[in-house]
Amino acid sequence: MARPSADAEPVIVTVAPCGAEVTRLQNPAVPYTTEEIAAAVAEAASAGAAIAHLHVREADGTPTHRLEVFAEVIARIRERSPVLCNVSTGGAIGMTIDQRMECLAAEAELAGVETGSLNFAGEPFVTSGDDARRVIAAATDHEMLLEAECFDLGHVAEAARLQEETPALRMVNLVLGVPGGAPATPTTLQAMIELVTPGTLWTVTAVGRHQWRMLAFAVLLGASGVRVGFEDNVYLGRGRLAASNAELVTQAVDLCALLGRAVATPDEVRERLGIGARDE
Ligand code: KMH
Ligand code: ZN
Repeated sequence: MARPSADAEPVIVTVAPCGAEVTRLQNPAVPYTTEEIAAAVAEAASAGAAIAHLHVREADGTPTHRLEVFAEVIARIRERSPVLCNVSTGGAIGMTIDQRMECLAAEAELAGVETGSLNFAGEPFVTSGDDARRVIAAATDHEMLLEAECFDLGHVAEAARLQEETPALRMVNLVLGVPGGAPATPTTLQAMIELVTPGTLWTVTAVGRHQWRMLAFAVLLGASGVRVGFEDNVYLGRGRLAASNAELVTQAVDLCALLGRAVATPDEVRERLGIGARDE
């Protein structure tokens, strides 16, 4: 059985504050600079987020892979908040795998690893088996734990195979609704959950207009976590733009409360992952 009982553990809320593709044309509150991203993450953490899934931008909003920008945003977050940092090695469409891996030297606690390829909203987004193993090896060298980013059913199966090779791959994020990936439907989510290795923390991301009902379904099914933030959806509901990432986190926390589940603190997540407390 891959999942804990529905009300067993507090829900881990991850905030994905800016992603790589969303812009201020979609929502003027999308943070771009390291200062803006760090402030958004800290505010989201105060609202209940325990993990921040991080992409970074140049000041004009262009997605960047530069290590110094990742290092700066993490340093700024750590000045403000105990939230765990999870750097994306998905990067942005068009980045090479070497560029996507630069962030692994930024001293985050966690890294994402793609466990397969897809046409991401029509664009090739390629991660070979060798690429995934390189990410895992480099992250392990940096003493990081990993979260598999699974955009389709086969990616979940591949994550399970990779877990047989590496104990550091401790979380899977089941992503629904990206055009070209798994559709945001209850049956799809249940099929993905069936493939999660027992004992793995599994979180659910759903993008766009199907987000909130799919997150509700995930919470009811006993998900270890859910993800919200401007990377996934800039709306609180139909036609209601969110004013901030924190507002999206607050809605996720309220959803969990409505469905009878508490949310996890960063310290609780550290304990569940076996990560020591952060030195101040
Ligand atoms: N920006 C997308 C092409 C991840 O962070 O792992 C990929 C992405 C996935 O956002
Ligand atoms: Zn991402």
